[in-house]
Amino acid sequence: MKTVFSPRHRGHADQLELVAGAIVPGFELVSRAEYVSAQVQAVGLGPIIPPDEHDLASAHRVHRSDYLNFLPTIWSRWTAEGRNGTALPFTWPTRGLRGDVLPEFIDGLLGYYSFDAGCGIVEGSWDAIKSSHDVALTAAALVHAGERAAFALCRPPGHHAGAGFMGGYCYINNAAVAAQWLRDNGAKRVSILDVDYHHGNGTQEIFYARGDVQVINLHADPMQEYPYFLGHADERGLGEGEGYNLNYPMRFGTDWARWSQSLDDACAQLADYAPDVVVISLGVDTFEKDPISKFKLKTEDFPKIGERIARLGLPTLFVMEGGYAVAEIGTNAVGVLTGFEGA
Ligand code: SP5
Ligand code: ZN
Repeated sequence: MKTVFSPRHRGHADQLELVAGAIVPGFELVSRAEYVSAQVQAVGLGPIIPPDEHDLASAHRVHRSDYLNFLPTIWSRWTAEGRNGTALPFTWPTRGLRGDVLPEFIDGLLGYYSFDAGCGIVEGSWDAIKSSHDVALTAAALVHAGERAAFALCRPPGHHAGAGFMGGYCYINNAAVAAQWLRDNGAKRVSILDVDYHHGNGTQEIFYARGDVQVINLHADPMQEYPYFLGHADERGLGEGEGYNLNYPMRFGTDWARWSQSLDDACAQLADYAPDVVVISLGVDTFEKDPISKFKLKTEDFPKIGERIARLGLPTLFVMEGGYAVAEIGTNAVGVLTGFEGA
């Protein structure tokens, strides 16, 4: 399969984040995407092509326009205050505070448009965010044009970004934008299967009241793990979306035997929905050695994920999400893709 990849992700570098009481170098490193790209070449998965420029029309259909318009302005607003380093929020409009009035000052705006301090912005961030969006849409267009599958090697990732906020290293929800683009270009139904360790809260929120995009998440139980405030099994969709959101929360320590039961069930539900195309939010932070995660999948398990997805027999768009064991991220992510192709 073809991989779409942009070197412009490299401008999103050296961003800091708040973890366990300290401001530390972010886990979401430039080298992540470089290792995945190198492994795509090493195994000869197929050609690596650059993205085409895409406008933000589909993005505006899944995100709030005021949020999308704010993103490119963050760095200049930050530096206008004489600041450098990483733009980060520290105040959020939680229960009891006003969520309906937009502050003017950059610190207030950052808090208004985020749900955590995991989304630092540096000088090159917006260009990288836009390139990641373009990567997803270029790969979606390949699948739309008849390719069996394509790999969007997105960085930064997207699945925590909601309609109106960033969080969890995610700014534009690449998988959601791609799903919307596929809907707008002829697909009647789209399924998003999110196998990242963390619940894809942004994707869930965006499609929660819609029946035309099924969203299935396999993830660490929010009772124990980030993002904590979404991802429970009783969240099944709303209105026309009722029954089209499925969550499979799993406890710390989950291994392949347990995780693959959820995958099998999820795939059966997905097949019943009979979508025209499936989008995989491909995180490999379920890996046993992931530095921020507590599942126990082994390198040999990742090709089995790809094999199971291939058995659905559907046009498939893989969109890169998380995975922070940098040395193994290439082997694990590309392992899913070679497993898919070998099935
Ligand atoms: C796309 C994606 O995978 N985003 C993940 C965002 C996770 N943010 C919370 C990180 C918390 C790390 N705490 C573990 C400390 C390990 N020493
Ligand atoms: Zn994750």
